[in-house]
Amino acid sequence: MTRWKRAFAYAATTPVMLLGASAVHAADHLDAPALRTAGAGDRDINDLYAFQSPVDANNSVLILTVNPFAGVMNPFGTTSPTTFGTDVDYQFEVDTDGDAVPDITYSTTFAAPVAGQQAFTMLRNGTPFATGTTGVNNAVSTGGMVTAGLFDDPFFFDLVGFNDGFNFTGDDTFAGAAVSAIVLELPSSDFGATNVGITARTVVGGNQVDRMGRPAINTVLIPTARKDEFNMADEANDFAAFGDDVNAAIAGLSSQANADALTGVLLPDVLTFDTTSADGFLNGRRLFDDVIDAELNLLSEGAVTGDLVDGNDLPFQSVFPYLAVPEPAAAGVLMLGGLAVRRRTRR
Ligand SMILES: [Ca+2]
Ligand SMILES: [Ca+2]
Ligand SMILES: [Ca+2]
Ligand SMILES: [Ca+2]
Repeated sequence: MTRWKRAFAYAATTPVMLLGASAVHAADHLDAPALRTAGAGDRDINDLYAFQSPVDANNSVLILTVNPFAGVMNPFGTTSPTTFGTDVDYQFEVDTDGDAVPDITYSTTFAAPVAGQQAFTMLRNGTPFATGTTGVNNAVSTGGMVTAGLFDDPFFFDLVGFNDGFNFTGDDTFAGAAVSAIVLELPSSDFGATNVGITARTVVGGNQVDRMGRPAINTVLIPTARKDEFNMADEANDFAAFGDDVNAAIAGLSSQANADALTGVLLPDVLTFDTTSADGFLNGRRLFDDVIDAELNLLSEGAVTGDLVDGNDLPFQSVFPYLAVPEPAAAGVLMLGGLAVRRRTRR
């Protein structure tokens, strides 16, 4: 194992060992202590996507997922719900002028489930924008479509191999896992700008409890003691508040020169997106973008090129809502069982 791999493996696995559990926090699944408590999955943002619609180049698609390993007990001993919290405000935020302060907020709240479905309301900057129910596609009156519900987790990563000293086997640790997702497709003109910064956040009782822009920033680059603080902070202050932490983390994984070059790129934690481009990560993020490979390359200065998992376990849909339909929850149970078995047999 190279010096770099030892450093990265140590940084990645140490918090896990302290928790006495297998690591399942990536990209932003279970990323901070406050989100690992029972029932908190419905406010734990896993991933954020923003991409030009493959069906209509004039449209943008925004997707956020919550409820990591929905309905299945995770290695932290808690189980995520399979529904949206009625006390949670789920937000896509759009910065249209590059100051990392959001200018547009699409905010969604849900009613309690009735016969397996939840009614929801989406506001745009406080004004009614769309309504719908989970499990079906709902038209947005100003153009576009919105849905919410249970889907296959679109994130793919050999996290077991990562935690096993980079002995990647190509097994997708997230295969079979389900998440709750909100999918919004809308005319890109609604942003009023073509180069925008997207963030997702969850707010409970007026308090922000999770947020993310690019994948794995909090999980990989923020010290464990500050992960909750990071989730509750505003991205506009990221460089001042967390720049030293991120710089030190990257330097520990590669070199000081790489850290100095990347810190100002990765902070503030905003998913930058040119709506006129069909390109993917680092331009926004498409469902099939191999963001783990991209970030392993960046953070290792090319020493680690990938995890051998090149795509999702299930095919994405070519039309709205693009996500794959979920497998039965039992598949998730088997997956976690398999994780435990694999880890035992290696020792
Ligand atoms: Ca999270
Ligand atoms: Ca702004
Ligand atoms: Ca999947
Ligand atoms: Ca990969």
